[in-house]
Order: sequence, then C-alpha cells, then structure tokens
Amino acid sequence: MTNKKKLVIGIGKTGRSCIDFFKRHKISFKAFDTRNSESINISDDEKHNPSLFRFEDFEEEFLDDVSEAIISPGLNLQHKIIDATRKLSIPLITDIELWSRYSDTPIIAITGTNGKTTTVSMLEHLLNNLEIKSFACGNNGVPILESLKNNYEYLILELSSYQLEYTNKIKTLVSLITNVEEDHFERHKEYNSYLAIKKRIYSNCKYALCNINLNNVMSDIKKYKYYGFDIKKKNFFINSIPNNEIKIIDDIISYKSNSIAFKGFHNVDNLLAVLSTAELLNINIDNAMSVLSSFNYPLHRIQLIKKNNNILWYNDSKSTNVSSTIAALKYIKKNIFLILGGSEKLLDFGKLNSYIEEKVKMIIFIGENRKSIRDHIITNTPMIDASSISDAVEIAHKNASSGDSVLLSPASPSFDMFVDYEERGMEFIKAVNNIVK
Ligand code: UMA
Repeated sequence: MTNKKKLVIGIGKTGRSCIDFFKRHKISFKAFDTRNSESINISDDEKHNPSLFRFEDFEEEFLDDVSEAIISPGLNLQHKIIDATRKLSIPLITDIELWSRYSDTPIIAITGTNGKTTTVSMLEHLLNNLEIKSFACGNNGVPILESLKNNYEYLILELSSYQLEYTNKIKTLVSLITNVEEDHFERHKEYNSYLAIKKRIYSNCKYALCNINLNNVMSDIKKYKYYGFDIKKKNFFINSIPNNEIKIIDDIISYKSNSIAFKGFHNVDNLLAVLSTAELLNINIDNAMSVLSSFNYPLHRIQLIKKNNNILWYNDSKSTNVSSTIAALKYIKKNIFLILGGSEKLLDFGKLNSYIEEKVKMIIFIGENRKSIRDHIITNTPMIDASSISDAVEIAHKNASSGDSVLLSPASPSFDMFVDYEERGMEFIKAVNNIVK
C-alpha cells in the first residue's frame, strides 16, 4: 500500500512553514503551487523533483496518494486543484487546524479591516513585558506553525478574512474584531459576506470582544460572553464598562499617573481593545498602561519620516483600503499632498471626497487603479499623475511649502509595483531621503 502524503497547496510563507513542519516531523508530503516555478522562492532540488513538487499544473494521478491537503490563504478556491481534491474526498484544512493538533496553547485571536497588526503587536509587547511569554503570529507575517518551536502561555493570532474563510471553528480564549470597513470585495464580493467571514472568529470562543460601533450588526454573537470597547462622546469603554479615569489631552491618553502618546483616534480604539483583553487576562489597567507607554507603533503606519523646511513627510504605505487612508487624513490637520493609488481593488473611493475637500492641496497618483480612483473623486483639488514613487516625491517636493504635509497613503494594495506594502514604504523613504534635502 502506498504511503499516504499530505499535500501542501501554495508555496508562499504559509506553505513553506507547512513543508518545514513536515520535514521536521518526518511526515511525508508533496506540494503544488499554481504559479510558475521561477516566480516563487524554492530550491533547485524542489524545482526539479516532479514526484513531490508541482507547479502550474498537475495530472489527477498526482493526488492518488494524498490523504489531506493544507490550503494557503491566498489561493483561489475556484482553482481546479480544489475541485480535484473535493472529487477525491480529500479533506482540506489550513495551517491553523494543523497547528491545533499539536498544541493547546490558549489563543487570543484578532481580526478587523484595519489595526490588526498594531493591536496584536501592542498585546505582544504588553504580555511579554509582564513576563507572560507570548507569541504574535498569523497574518502579521509569522505563520502559526513557527510557534511550535517554543512554549508560550498565549498565542496572539492575527487572522485575515482570507484565513477565516478557509478555517473551521478556531477554539480561542478571546476573539476580537477591531473594526469592519469595506475591503477585499475582489474576493468576498460585498460587505455582508465580508462581515460574516470576519464573525467566524467568534465561532468557538470563550470571550467575544468587539468595537461598540459594530453593536448593531453583532446581535447574533451576543450569545457568547460579549464585551465592547470604544470611545463614545469622550467616554472610554473597556469591556462594555465606561471608565471615567481615562483622559485625553491632544495626542496623549492618560490613566492616573501613566500617559501614552497615540497617533489618531483609531489607535485609541486599538488601545481600548488591548486594555479590554488585558483585563480578561486579569491584568489591571495601571500595569497595562505603564508597560504600554514604551510601545512603538509598527512601521509604515502614519510614520513621520522627515521634517524639512517645516514640511512633514509621512509614510502610510500600510494603507491598502479607503478607511485606513481616511484615518490618516483625519490625523493630519491640513494642507496635505496626498500620494494615492496602487493595484486595483473594488472599493468606493468616493468616501474620500469630503476629506479631500477639507484638507488636501494636491493629489498625486501612482499605480494602476488611478482611473478608478479619478472616476470616484469629485473635487477642485489639483490632481496629477506620477510615473513612479520617486516621481511622486519630486512633484510633492516642487509644490509643497512651509506648513504642508506630504502623505503616502495609497488606499490600495501595492502588488502592481512592489512585492508588498513594506517594499513600497521603503522605496518612498529612500526617495524622500534622496530628493528632500
Ligand atoms: N498564490 C498563487 N498560487 C498559489 C498560492 C498562492 O498564485 O498556489 C498567490 C496568492 O493569490 C497571493 C500570493 O500568491 O497573491 C500569496 O498567497 P499565499 O497564500 O501563498 O500567501 P503567504 O505567502 O502564505 O502569506 C499568507 C498571507 N497572504 C495572503 O493571505 C495573501 C500573509 O498576509 C501572511 O502574513 C502569511 O500568510 C503568514 O500567515 C499578507 C496579506 O497580504 C500580509 N494579507 C492580506 C491582508 O492583510 O489584507 C489578507
């Protein structure tokens, strides 16, 4: 009888972590990626080993000895490999389900359109600084199987809608949604199906945490131990209870003797989410606030990179949807040169109109979706096309004057011009350092 194998579908970060795991545990596997072998990161041995590694296409016999398939989050469910596995009744799982067979470390799972990685990083900073050994993983770029190399008290798992769509009930201690704005309609089609996928995070949780703003669409999850966080009319809610001792003055939030600088009110929501989670883990606000005052925000999020001739230059390359660009436009007070655009995503750029009218002095377009954005924007604000990031920086440099801010906040993914948002942000920083002197 043939030795049955696991099939890894997709050889990106997730697939690679599965392959490494199977190798470490001497579990037989084979792998498939829909892309050409030249366009992914594989060794020569893997490239020339067709019995175990296939690219672009496969014949049905390739699946004959497969017992189970592990699917990557970015893979399109319409691909024929999915049909083929279903036809042969091969179970499809994700790396998260695979992980759960080897560990029962409690999970704090976090999803949301924006603020996921910031919230996950804040919580990881908090727990580790209190010597509660924790590990942040998932959509933040660290596949969950990596966590099996050490022992942790908690895993802080960032989940995208892509991961939630493919994963069955994930058992969690805390499940948290930061916010749900329009995003990823190219895959989930419309808001309600995107929201329904986000809510899967609660399917097997002990505590359900959510931004109070979403209360009206969360009635069905109130069967869990449900708590809300939010700032409402200057009241700060932690686990649904208003806290009168928290105060905000300018960009500083304080509680008793501890203060923390924050960047934009969206980050107050993120902080309240972390304080709510901390409380569920029996960490009091005093302790949490004192540790969080040393937290540094992740890069590429409204990151001030240069001040020159009283012009501020901000890198917000992480903005891959309209609502995160709105958050940046709310944060910067006025006179903004906005660098906008990237790869195509079905979003309503018209939502930017009122902010553009109020604050933006010039829009500089980069990326392939400039026409879609122009079609939505109604404004008298000058709009100009740039041929590259450095061209956009040149244009802003020539036109901006004292008191202005230049903001790269594309409201779009980066894949038309870059590997990812980090590369886009680094290119921007490089161009600013070269051009603005
Ligand atoms: N792909 C193919 N053929 C394949 C497999 C993948 O064409 O056979 C394509 C996908 O369509 C996608 C790309 O390759 O464009 C990467 O897909 P993947 O599933 O192999 O991705 P990984 O490299 O495993 O990275 C994934 C997450 N990426 C996606 O969900 C697209 C990473 O999130 C995550 O950090 C990583 O797992 C570790 O958990 C990135 C992301 O862009 C940051 N996430 C989206 C977001 O945040 O909006 C959802």
